[in-house]
Amino acid sequence: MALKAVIFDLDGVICFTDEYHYLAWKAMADSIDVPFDRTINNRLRGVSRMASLEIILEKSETVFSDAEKAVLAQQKNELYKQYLLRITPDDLSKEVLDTLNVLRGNGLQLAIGSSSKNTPLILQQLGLSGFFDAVSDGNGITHSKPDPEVFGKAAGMLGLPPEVCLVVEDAVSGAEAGHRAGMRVACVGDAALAGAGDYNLDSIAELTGIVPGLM
Ligand code: B16
Ligand code: MG
Repeated sequence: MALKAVIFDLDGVICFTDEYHYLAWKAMADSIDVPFDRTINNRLRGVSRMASLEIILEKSETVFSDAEKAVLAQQKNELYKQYLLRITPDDLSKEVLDTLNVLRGNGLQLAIGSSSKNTPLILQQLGLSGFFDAVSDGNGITHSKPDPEVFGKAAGMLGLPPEVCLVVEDAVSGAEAGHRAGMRVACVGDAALAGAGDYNLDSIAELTGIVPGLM
């Protein structure tokens, strides 16, 4: 079916907050003497906050209660939010902004489908509050990627069936979520290297070459 909307993952596609996630999780892990490095951090891409904590605690000799885990996750998130305040509209790349504007100019609806509960803050920092036709994020879902819920909700907000939506993702779990939602998937970054998408791109700008043929 002819494409009508593109649903973008946020972290790793529209912006790059990996380093801030890493620094905040590292501080949390150091505080409980659990080893944590960038290799483990890479496993957290597209994964929800609590699932990320469980991955980090695989290396812990201490068993934490659910209440203690909630405190650890909050500790990480408070520090992460401090880092997010450093983001400015200058951190939105020209390539990303140009791509969004070209796709919208082609008549497509644009949405966000992100696991992050910090999506509103990140969009605000980037100067993108109110830019997207729909924002589906970690605040409105009960199951995180690879569950398709976040993308299904985005399509629902747009009033469109999944077959007319293209998901853009950087995480393999996100690509799986897009496919399970019944959508076509274009990948960049790690997910593209893994060949997880129907289209595996070197850069997001390549979307402007592919999308017109799908409409
Ligand atoms: P938060 P995405 C994901 O965002 C990140 O890739 C992942 O690393 C993070 O753990 C998750 O959001 C939850 O983020 O702690 O801010 O709710 O890639 O789905 O846009
Ligand atoms: Mg991502």
